[in-house]
Amino acid sequence: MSAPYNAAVLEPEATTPLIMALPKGRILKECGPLLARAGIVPAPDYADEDTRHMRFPTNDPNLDVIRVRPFDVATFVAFGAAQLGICGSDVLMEFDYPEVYAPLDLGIAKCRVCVAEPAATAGSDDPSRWSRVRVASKYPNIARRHYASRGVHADVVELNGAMELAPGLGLSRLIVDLVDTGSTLRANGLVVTETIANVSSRLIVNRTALKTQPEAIGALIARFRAALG
Ligand code: PRT
Ligand code: MG
Repeated sequence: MSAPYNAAVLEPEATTPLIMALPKGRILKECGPLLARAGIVPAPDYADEDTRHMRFPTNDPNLDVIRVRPFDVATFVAFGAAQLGICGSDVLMEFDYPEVYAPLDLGIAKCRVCVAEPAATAGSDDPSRWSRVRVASKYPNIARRHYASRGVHADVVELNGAMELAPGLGLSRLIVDLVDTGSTLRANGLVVTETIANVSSRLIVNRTALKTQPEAIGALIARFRAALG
């Protein structure tokens, strides 16, 4: 019986590649040209939405990419499972992980985190006079912080999609959600009443990894900075 392949024995010089977490979905598509300009070419099936693979080598033997849900990119990087990642600033605001450092605004996948309400009742009441409000959102922390800052307690009903249905069906008074063109809100009878933050995607890095591998990670940050310029 042949011995199992053991890279550590056969290739004592081999180092562990860095791992960059990339979000599947809309940001993945916008990432393509940026990765190319940074000189990072993932294995071809990385762009195949049907592949079962989640981890892909790149043209750089010291860098692999993993493809995860947009909300999970920050978590992989915060815990050091990936040393780098690309992530919406909405997700960074929601989790607020101290271990995540976001050195570069990549200027892609732009939108806004907004409060939206039914057009029929929007503006009929002064929110600073409320003591509590029921909010439907995928962003419970952003929503709670936003209302807490004006002394209002937000009871957040957490949803992962179709937030726009919540006010009309009596689930919540308003929603906190991402808005780009506003056409999804309009189609559901809602209007933006406040913008909480502008959103774009960021290059993120695990702070401990940056301290222990400053050269390799610093070189990758520099490649992305050059790709933006
Ligand atoms: O699939 P999974 O549930 O894991 O995630 P997801 O479906 O939320 O991921 P995906 O691929 O949509 O990517 C989400 C990330 O993309 C967010 O974290 C943002 O950083 C970024 N982004 C940029 C957006 C939008 N723009 C955006 N418009 N994410 C979502 N939207 C939604 C918005 O909520 C609305 O419902 O798109 C809809 C259309 O927007 P309008 O205003 O143009 O109609
Ligand atoms: Mg999705």
